[in-house]
Amino acid sequence: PYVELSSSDSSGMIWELEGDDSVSYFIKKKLRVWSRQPRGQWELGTIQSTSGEEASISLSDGNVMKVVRSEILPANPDVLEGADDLNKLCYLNEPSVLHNLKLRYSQGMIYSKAGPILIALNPFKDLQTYGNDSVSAYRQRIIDSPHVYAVADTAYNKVIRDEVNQSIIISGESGSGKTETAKIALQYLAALGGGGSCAIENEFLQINRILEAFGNAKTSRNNNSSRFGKLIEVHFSSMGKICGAKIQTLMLEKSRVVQLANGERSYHIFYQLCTGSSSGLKERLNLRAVSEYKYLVQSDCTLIDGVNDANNFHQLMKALDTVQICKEDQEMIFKMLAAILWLGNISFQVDSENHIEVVDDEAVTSTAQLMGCSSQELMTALCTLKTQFDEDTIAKNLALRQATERRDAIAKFIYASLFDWLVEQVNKSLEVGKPHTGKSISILDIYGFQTFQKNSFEQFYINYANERIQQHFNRHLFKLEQEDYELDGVDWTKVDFEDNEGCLDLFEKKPHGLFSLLDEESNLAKASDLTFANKLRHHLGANPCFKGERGRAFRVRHYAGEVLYDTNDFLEKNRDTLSSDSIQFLSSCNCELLQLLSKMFNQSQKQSVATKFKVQLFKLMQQLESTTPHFIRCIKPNSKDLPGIFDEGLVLQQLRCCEVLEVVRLSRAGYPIRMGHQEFSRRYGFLLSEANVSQDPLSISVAVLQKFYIPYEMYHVGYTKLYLRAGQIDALENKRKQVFQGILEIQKCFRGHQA
Ligand code: AOV
Ligand code: MG
Repeated sequence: PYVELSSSDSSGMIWELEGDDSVSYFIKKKLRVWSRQPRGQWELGTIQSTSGEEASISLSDGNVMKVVRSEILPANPDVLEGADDLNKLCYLNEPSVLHNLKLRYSQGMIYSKAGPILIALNPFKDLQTYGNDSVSAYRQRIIDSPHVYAVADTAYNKVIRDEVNQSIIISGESGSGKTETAKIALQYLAALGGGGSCAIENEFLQINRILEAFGNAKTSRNNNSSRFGKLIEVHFSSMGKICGAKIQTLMLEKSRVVQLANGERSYHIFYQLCTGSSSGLKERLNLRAVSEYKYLVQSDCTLIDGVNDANNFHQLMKALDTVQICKEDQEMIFKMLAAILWLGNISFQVDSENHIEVVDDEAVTSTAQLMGCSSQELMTALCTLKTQFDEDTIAKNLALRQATERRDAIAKFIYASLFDWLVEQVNKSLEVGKPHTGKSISILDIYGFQTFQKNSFEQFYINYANERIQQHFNRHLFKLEQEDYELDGVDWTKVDFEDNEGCLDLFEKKPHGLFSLLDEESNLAKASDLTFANKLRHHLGANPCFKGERGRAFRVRHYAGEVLYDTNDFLEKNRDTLSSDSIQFLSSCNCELLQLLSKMFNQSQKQSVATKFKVQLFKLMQQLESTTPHFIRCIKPNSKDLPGIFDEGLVLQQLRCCEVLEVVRLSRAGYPIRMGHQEFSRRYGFLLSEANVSQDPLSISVAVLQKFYIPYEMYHVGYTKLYLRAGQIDALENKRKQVFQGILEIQKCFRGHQA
């Protein structure tokens, strides 16, 4: 019952033989196989002889070794080496997939398809595969190898043709290339929708420059790590021209402004400002070198290899001009940044009566001057707590720790609201004024999944967001797909996949999910990080996605691996309190921007940080739900950020957690193309002869299929939809084009005659 190996049969079907049967076949025929080596890695070899459960395999290095049957997997025939779609592999096993990706990567081909998804391996070097020539090659279908351009092109065609909004959802761990990929996709859309002028392309470039200066930073995983999430929605006119765009952001990591892990940096803009500003600006802001600011030097890292902060500052100023932020506003932004830096240098001391007071030094005078208040007002705001008692206001001296926290809270608040304000300004410049038709393509790029030795509140909500996106991926690629088949009566063997609902539940369940318990504990005055950890253990101890640890720690089993969290500062960061005193103080300053920013505060402060984050994220996901998604999975091929290194273990772990093999299995067993009978008959019905036209859509669909000899096993006629296997629509589309071209020719002739 064995099938002879062939890459594909005449109809494009792929034979798949896996498991025991195929291994027996391989052994019998002495074919190429993968054999697992003592150290766990897989090596290619040829079976020489067999005895019982063992086979002798000759490896490529000439060695012969004995391997048991369970450690052997079939390898793909030579003709499939470096296939651009994993779908095309006869044998879909981990070593084959890895081998294929590795081979392509070594030849500079970083993109491959895995059925419906695009896999993008980070090259860590500049490639020749981008730019105008490449854009037009993809647009004209001269090239059809997998590429971000091809994904963007499909989305563009669909939004214009089908009138359904599209989204490009980019995921992958930190440093895998999401932000670069998002820029490449945006560049393609701008080139297509910009109508030949480079204005829009340039504007998008400048906007990204601004967002990255203020929202990206060097982390231990990525020198240009996004510390916020973003969804860019590009709007199109009915003619397919870009007529505006909108950026929505997901919470910026603001703790970075005041606290840095070793080897990491704060936001790029601070270093840019300190090194790149003109002497005039430096003087007006009383600006010093990076090394003089405590907020910036605490991590022993102020430079990034190969990055020129000063140059980037000049570029940034040009970018701010492009989005029409006037010089006065620019100066105001820089003033706020300088104020934040000086705030960080303010220190406290304890006086003879054990009261704390602000050390009245240059830091205080500079901050006060930049914020538009007196030194005295600033000092009072930093170390006293005012409470209203009936008619009287009672002022109480804060403890040292409270005063420090207050100082940092003010710095964080100014920065985070400045970021939001900036995004608002950028959005204003993007409203091009022309009414948009409601057609849009959204590109999602958030902070990637992260796991460090010690993980805090920031990793907690970032990893949760990634968990949500993973669920969106699962839902569209596995769940909806298979539900569709079932509902429509398609005969179907289910493909299993790792559902992450359990983990999401752990976060979201009420009243005993991580978020609810965190909010509950944050509301208790006497609570501490330890009582929070105890509470989690008590309520969630039995949850399979949760594991309590000793002391303040707990573990979560995420789709991408287990992460150990330390509850240290969780409650404080979740409360994120800015006292009403502080807000009053900020709004009393003689600074337009501060007054504006403190107004923004009132609208948002009722909820805890975790809840606010959840609401923002839900809004984004809801918006994505109404679009047709295109998924891009970025993969980080090594942890050294170097070109040319393909760490098999690291890649495999990432392929596993996004279930690439399962996606491919599903897509090749399935019918990736589906169209309602109505739609199908409207699009192709005219290719039939007159006699058929009066029939119902379903009969027309069937008649079209028969007329064009689509093989029986290539489609399934459902109750409501027609299901087609990959590639089956191409012939029909070609025919349709031919006929249309024919009609055009005839019309031309006809007009010629009339003239
Ligand atoms: P991320 O967005 O996925 O990380 P980035 O897009 O910032 O990752 O990529 C990290 C670095 O990899 C970039 O700064 C480039 O140096 C390099 N890189 C990525 N893609 C390409 C490409 N197509 N061509 C050349 N170099 C590339 V994070 O925001 O940390 O989750 O959270
Ligand atoms: Mg990024």
